[in-house]
Amino acid sequence: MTTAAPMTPEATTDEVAASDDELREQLWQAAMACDETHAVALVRHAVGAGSARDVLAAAERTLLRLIAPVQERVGIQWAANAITVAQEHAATALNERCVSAVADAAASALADTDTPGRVTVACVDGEWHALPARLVTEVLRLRGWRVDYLGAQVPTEHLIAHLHQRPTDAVLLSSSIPAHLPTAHTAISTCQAAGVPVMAGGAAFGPRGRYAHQMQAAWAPDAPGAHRVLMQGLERPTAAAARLPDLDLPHLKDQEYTLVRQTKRQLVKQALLDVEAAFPPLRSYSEYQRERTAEDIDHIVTYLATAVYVDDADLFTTFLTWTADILQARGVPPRSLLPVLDSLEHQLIDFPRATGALAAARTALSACALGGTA
Ligand code: B12
Repeated sequence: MTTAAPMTPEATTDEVAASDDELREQLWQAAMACDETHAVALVRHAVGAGSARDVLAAAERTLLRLIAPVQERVGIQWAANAITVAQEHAATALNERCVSAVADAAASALADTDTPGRVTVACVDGEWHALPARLVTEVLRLRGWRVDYLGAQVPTEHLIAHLHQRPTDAVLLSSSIPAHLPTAHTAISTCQAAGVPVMAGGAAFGPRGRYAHQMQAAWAPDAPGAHRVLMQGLERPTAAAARLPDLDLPHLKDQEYTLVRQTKRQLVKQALLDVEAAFPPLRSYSEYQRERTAEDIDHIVTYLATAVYVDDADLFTTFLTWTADILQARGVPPRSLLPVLDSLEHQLIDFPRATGALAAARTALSACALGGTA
């Protein structure tokens, strides 16, 4: 059981920072030890007791400054190959339980008064990262909102069915993986066509919500930001909001996205053959290793298509340099990615936006990952 002082709004900035660091480290240690009992005791202690106002403020800080950073550290350690997938899963499960414990600890402090409104929080179809959406949900509840939380991977048609059953002031759509952006775009325009405003959020929507803005959705960087945007009021879309994707993204008229998506299977198959020819170690890979390589190439083509969808080469470059880091941390030389780029450039010679993204990624890869001995 921790002896750290609970975070209180009265503490000085330095005291708060020190106790935040200490509590985060303790929660991290509990997560690595799979010790849910200790973790729950820790976050309940952080929420503390006191006036309703203090409890609500401490609960929000516990969610955003204790649990969320520990969860981000899980991602960093996994990417660096410093913890296993099993440890990552266990830590996520523990953090989910901690979020529930915080909500329970603060429940009695919630006033039974007027609410600013009712919103629906859901993850885009295919999106498994539910914890960010859950954090947004709980912070909004702490701030008085009634929230229908629909969780991970909500198919758009079921989201719309829910909106018809339970009127809502806005849909808050969460996505962490940029590969889901085309699906997110459909969900955004479908909700708006049903007359419901949409706010998008999560890492998938890019720096400063670049892709949310392209798709005509409101955006906020985090849960407190979501509250601020909701309080300003979101305009209800009219029936005129029904539209095809190329109204928001006129470049889609060139069909590059559609053609890259449609030929994905062939692109992956040929790239695998080309990589095998150019990167001899692949020939001695086990069946399992070959399957993982095919999966990696599949992801690369998916991200390339997504970059073409939003017309942003940066999206692909970010993904490719991230992949290079992941491979390097697992002893696979990043230069093994070059033949994949060569193959795709060759296969997509007639697609200027795709080849532009491939060329930009190659330059970035050379600059950041190929300088060493890899
Ligand atoms: C836990 C986790 C998982 C769990 C998720 C379980 C769950 N119940 O959530 C599981 C194991 C399922 C998983 C799967 C995968 N994951 Co994962 N995962 C993570 C991890 C470690 C934590 C996610 C999280 O909870 N973050 C904590 C919250 C606080 O962060 P946040 O996203 O910034 O949320 C805040 C804001 O974005 C904002 N916000 C979020 N949503 C919304 C919505 C609205 C409307 C608003 C206004 C604001 C808002 O508010 C939040 C709170 O302030 C991240 C690492 C990371 N840094 O996030 C990787 C990470 C997101 N995963 C990653 C990957 C690659 C995957 C997989 C593809 C792995 C694989 N090969 O299978 C799959 C994809 C599954 C899928 N189809 O979605 C990569 C993504 C990289 C990339 N370039 O896209 C990351 C970044 C890991 C890494 N370090 O590289 N993952």
